[in-house]
Amino acid sequence: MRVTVLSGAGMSAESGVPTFRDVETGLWAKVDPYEISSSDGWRRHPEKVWAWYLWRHYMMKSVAPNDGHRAVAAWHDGADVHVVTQNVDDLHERAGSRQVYHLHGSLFSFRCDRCGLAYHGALPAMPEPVDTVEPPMCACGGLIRPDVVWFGEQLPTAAWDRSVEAVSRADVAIVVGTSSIVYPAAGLPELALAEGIPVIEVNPEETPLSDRVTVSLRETSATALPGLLQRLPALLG
Ligand code: BJW
Ligand code: ZN
Repeated sequence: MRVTVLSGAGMSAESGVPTFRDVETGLWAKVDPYEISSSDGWRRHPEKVWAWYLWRHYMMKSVAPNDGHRAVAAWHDGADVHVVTQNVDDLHERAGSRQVYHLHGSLFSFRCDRCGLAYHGALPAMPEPVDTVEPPMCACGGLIRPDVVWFGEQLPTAAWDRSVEAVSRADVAIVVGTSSIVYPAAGLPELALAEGIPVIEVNPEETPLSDRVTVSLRETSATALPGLLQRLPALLG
C-alpha cells in the first residue's frame, strides 16, 4: 500500500506550534503575512522578518513530535509512506518518518539572500518575540535569511517533483491540518482526485477541499492518525 501524507500547520498544533490562520492563536493574528512572509516584506524590512523567524526557530527547537507524527512514522513498517509537508519544522523526521519532502523549506537551514551560501553561524536565543534584529551579513554583502519559501517565491524544484510523483503514485492521499488555500501545495490533493486516487482529509474545521474529498474526518491529527491505516478498508469501502 502506498500512502502519501500531505501535512500542514495543524499537524504540529498538538505539539504546541501555533498554526498561521487560527483567528485567535494563529501566528498571523498578530503580524501581517505579506509583511513578514513575503519576498517584498524581506526587501522592505529584513530586520523585522529576521527577528520573527529567530523567535519561531527558538520555539520549534523546544517542541516534540505528537501522536500524529508518531503514527505516520509507524506506518513505514507496513506501507510505502511518503510525507509531503508545508511545515518548516522537523517533527516528521524526529518522529522517524524517512521520505519527507518540505515544500516550503526548513527553519533549521539558513542561507545568503544574494549568493545562496549556507550559513552555519550561531543564532541568538529568542524565547520571546522582539520587533527587530539585524540579520547577519554574508561575505558577499548579502543578508542571511531563513531557507523557507515566502509568498511570491518558487518552491524547491526537487521537493516539488518528488511530491507530485508521491501523490501520483499513491493508493491513498491523506491531507492533514492544512487550510488548503496556499498554492501550489493546495493543488496536490486536486491532482490526486483528478487521477482517481482517494483523498482523506483530517481537520477539525471545514476547508475549501472538504466537499471534494473522498472522506472527511473532523478530528485532530493526534486523534485521527493513530489507527487510521487500519481503518482505511472500512473508510474507503
Ligand atoms: C488542525 C489542528 C489539529 C488546527 N489537527 N488539523 C491567487 C490564487 C492562487 C494563488 C495565488 C494567488 N495569489 C498569489 C498566489 C500564490 C501564493 C498563494 O497561494 N497565495 C494564496 C494564499 C492566495 N503562493 C505562492 O506565492 C507560492 N509560490 C508560488 O506560487 O510561486 C509561483 C510564483 C512565483 C512568483 C510570483 C508568482 C507566483 C509560495 C507559497 C509560500 C507559502 N509560505 C508560507 C510561509 C512559509 C515559511 C514559514 O513557515 O513561515 O507557508 S505561508 C504559510 O501558509 C506557510 C504554510 O506552509 C502555508 C499553509 O498554511 P497551512 O499549513 O495550511 O496552515 P493554516 O494555519 O492556514 O491552516 C491550519 C489548518 O490546520 C486549519 O485548517 C485548521 O483547522 C487545522 N488544524 N489544529 C488537524 N490539531
Ligand atoms: Zn552571500
